[in-house]
Amino acid sequence: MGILNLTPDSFSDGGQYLRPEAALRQAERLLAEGADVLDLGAESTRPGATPLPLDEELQRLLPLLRELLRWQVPISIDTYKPEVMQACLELGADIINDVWALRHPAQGALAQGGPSAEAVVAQHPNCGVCLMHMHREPQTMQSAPMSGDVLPQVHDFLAQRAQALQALGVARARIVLDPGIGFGKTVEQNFALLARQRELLALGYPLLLGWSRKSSLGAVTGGAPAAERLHASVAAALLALERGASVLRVHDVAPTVQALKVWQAMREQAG
Ligand code: HH2
Repeated sequence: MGILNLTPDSFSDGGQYLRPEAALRQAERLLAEGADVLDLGAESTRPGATPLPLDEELQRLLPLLRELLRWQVPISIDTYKPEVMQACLELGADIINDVWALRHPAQGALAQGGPSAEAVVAQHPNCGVCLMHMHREPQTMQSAPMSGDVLPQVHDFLAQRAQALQALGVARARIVLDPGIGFGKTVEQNFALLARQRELLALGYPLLLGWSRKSSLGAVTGGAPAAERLHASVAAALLALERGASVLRVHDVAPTVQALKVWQAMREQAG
């Protein structure tokens, strides 16, 4: 899954793809390098990010989405707002990727009696959905990260969210789960999630992992800034794959694909 951030303030590539021509060029590049899915996000989720008004989010997303849909490639939309989900799914987006796991207390739609994020996803029987674990919210998640053993907490949260969605009629096969690397967890907790990732596979859903350029990788590599975390990101992606990840959400597709090919070549000989 190649990341396309249509934002001025994303933690590692903010401002690079805000202009439509730049975004299209990057989409082309991600696909040429081997991405199977593009994940479009218009609001940064970095710690302390300012929430984006609904109309601005739509203005950033919809023109590009219209264009990309003509390319007939799977498109995921990284959003927590039901109105944005609805608009993008109606245009033909394939996947909703929600760092809030469809539980954000939406302002606009709900206040006006509109559908919840869960209802929007349930009403579109063909879309995939990624449910991610986040502790607290982007404004506060790193000021008071989780405490204790995170594995059972993340496991139980994801199980409960997946069950809630299925209770609304969403087929199990449409759901992917993500432990949410960096979302309200300490460096040690993020690496515990990697070390024990297989425990989450027991839930029986495919796992999506987003380690790309995350600050925990900087923390264990002598403080490398986000732009210099490529090798660390590829290493983490490979470790996540080895531990059963099905989808890797990455900024740098070509180096990741190259690493995956080495893993594949080894697997083919494993018997
Ligand atoms: N991480 C980010 C955003 N969305 N979605 C999922 N499912 N998993 C993740 O780990 C994840 C995500 C943060 O990365 P990025 O999009 O590069 O930055 P920003 O949120 O600052 O735009």
